[in-house]
Amino acid sequence: MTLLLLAGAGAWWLLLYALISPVVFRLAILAADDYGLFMLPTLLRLRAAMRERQIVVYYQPKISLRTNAVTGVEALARWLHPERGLLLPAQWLPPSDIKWLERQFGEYVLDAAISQAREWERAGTPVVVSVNVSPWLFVEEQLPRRIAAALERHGLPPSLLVVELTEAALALSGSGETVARELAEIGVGLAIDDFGIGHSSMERLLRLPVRELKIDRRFVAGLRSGSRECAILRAALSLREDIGLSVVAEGVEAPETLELLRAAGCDAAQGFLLARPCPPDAVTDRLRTPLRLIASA
Ligand code: G
Ligand code: MN
Repeated sequence: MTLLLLAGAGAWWLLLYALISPVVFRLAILAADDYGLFMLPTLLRLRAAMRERQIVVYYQPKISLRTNAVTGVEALARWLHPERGLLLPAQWLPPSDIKWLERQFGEYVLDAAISQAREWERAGTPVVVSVNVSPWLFVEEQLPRRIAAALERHGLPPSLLVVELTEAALALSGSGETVARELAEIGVGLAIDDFGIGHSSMERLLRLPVRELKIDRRFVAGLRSGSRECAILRAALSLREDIGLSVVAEGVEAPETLELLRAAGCDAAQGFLLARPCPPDAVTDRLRTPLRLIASA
């Protein structure tokens, strides 16, 4: 019946896949559910794209609001598609229910980021690299062991790696806390990404070895003095006082926002106004140049 429906919808090629392999058919249904049929060929090509190194990792600097120095970089995957050009992850990221693909992709990015961090360290411009880890991969018990192995393979000191995790992931299950602790034991940092939109209780956050809180860009965009967004920023900054973590504002696009963050005492900022995600060489140049004042107009 489903086959007939899909065929009726004009997806004759999907019917063909279904006939070829039940595994591919299952994949097709998952992809069709979440992302629309157009995603399927893309997902099937993602694996090959990783093998062919078309998936590349760009890096977006975070800038200290006190010294204007680069305090770290966030690794962000991009697909340099031979026909379609530069593609952002939203256009092809594997749905979380295709776990094998998500795991493969997660490890690919982690490995690339660790290798690049080691290169910067070797070149005498060490910089902390943050990697986004999906909630589902984070709660896997083997994650700390896998990260430790990758660090050792590349010879990178753990202090140069930070794992970024959304609030939602910590709310997922108890094992998230264990993983967080194990990562801290190895010496890898933990950052809470998209802070302010999730459901984490403060109590839970305070129990975790969190090194950095990243305020979600939707909040940052709405920052005006006296706004609800400002109250969230202040709450994050007060946490900093208590447990010594650093507060980073994400998605800073307007000079007024930057000034407001600076005045509020926020530690660092990231966003298109300061630096776009760019290939490693462009970051290397920025790491080499002496501190530059950020234009505030
Ligand atoms: O959720 P997370 O912080 O990991 O999201 C990172 C994404 O945000 C990247 O894809 C990056 O390109 C995007 N990004 C970075 N800076 C900005 C910004 O100033 N504005 C917007 N709209 N997106 C940004
Ligand atoms: Mn992030």
